[in-house]
Amino acid sequence: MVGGFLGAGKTTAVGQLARFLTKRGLKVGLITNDQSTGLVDSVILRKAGWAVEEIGGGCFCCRFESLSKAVENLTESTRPDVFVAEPVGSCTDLLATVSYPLRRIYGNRFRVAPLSVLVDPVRAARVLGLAEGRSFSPKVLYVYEKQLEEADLILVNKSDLVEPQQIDELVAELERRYPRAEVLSCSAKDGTGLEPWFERILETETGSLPTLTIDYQTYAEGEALLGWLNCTVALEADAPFDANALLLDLCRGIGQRLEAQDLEIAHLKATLDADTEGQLAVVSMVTSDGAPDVRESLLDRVEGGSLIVNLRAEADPELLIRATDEALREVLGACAGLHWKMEHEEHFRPAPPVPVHRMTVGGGTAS
Ligand SMILES: Nc1nc2c(ncn2[C@@H]2O[C@H](COP(=O)(O)OP(=O)(O)O)[C@@H](O)[C@H]2O)c(=O)[nH]1
Ligand SMILES: [Mg+2]
Repeated sequence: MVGGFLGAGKTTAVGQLARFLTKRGLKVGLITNDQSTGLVDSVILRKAGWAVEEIGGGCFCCRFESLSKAVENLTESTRPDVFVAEPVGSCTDLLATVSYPLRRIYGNRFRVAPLSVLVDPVRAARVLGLAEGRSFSPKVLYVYEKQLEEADLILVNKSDLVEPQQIDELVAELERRYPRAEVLSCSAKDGTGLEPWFERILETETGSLPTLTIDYQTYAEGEALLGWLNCTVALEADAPFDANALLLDLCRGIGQRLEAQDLEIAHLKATLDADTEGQLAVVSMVTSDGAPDVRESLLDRVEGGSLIVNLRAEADPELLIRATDEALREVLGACAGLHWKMEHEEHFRPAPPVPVHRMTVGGGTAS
């Protein structure tokens, strides 16, 4: 499982890991997960050619039977040697509710690799008090910190984004605070520093580290402070348009509206799939005050396609749909001859987590 908070780089790292394993001659099956359906991550990974099962409508721990079903489906279609699963970025207590139950069920056929938890260095420096900048409220940070507390491996990702000295400081602080984890640094984007992580995944196993002592009430309240929005819009244009620029404008438009209300984005992702072989436009933002990141672009103008927006922010979901709706009208309306239709839209706060299994090791209690 490749965990970590929203926007830390999990999907990017999963893609790199899948590539590495394939080069080693291993077959991979990927599992994505969300509280709702219509996931940008599934589109990105499928478009890259991987076998992907998406579990929507709840996290792995609460929909454990869907995780088993996804494993079965992938086994039927692909017979993977390795399954790589990306849990929802607002989930924690994954050792007790997913890793250890998986080991109990599949332990005779599979080895359960260490739980990796990725962090974004800019976000982590703010959360750990090493840098200034807007962060989240204490209950959201409770979830963030619990994720780190249970990690077998912590990966400080995006090492290309900040000075090496900042990475060193962050690694030292994480080692001090979370002594049971091994802390590594890498850039999932440019591939630097990933080999040691790959080796740990291939060669070691999740330990029998004590499971978390966790207050599920605070966890549920922290998760519910995050508003969630997924929407899919069908686009059709009279003349070819620049989808890369359109996604950038859309993300900027949503970001500016939330920033103006002092609301913090955890992750905003938008993608346009124009049914072009192996090509996709994808733009992402991981803070309200940061610049949008063009993670993939289309080479040519397109005449339509499927636009998906996934937004997670510490905000009332009503404000998220208002900001998204306004930005969509502004940006799509400015594109002459573009017709659009909202095909799927959901905005909500995640429901309290109710895990199917909870296997404790070393006395970690849930209250
Ligand atoms: N600069 C930089 N950006 C990265 C890196 N890894 C991921 N990102 C970007 O961070 C954003 C979130 O990445 P994603 O993989 O979707 O994160 P997830 O929400 O944890 O799955 C995207 O804009 C990525 O392009 C990295 O190593 N360096
Ligand atoms: Mg992801």
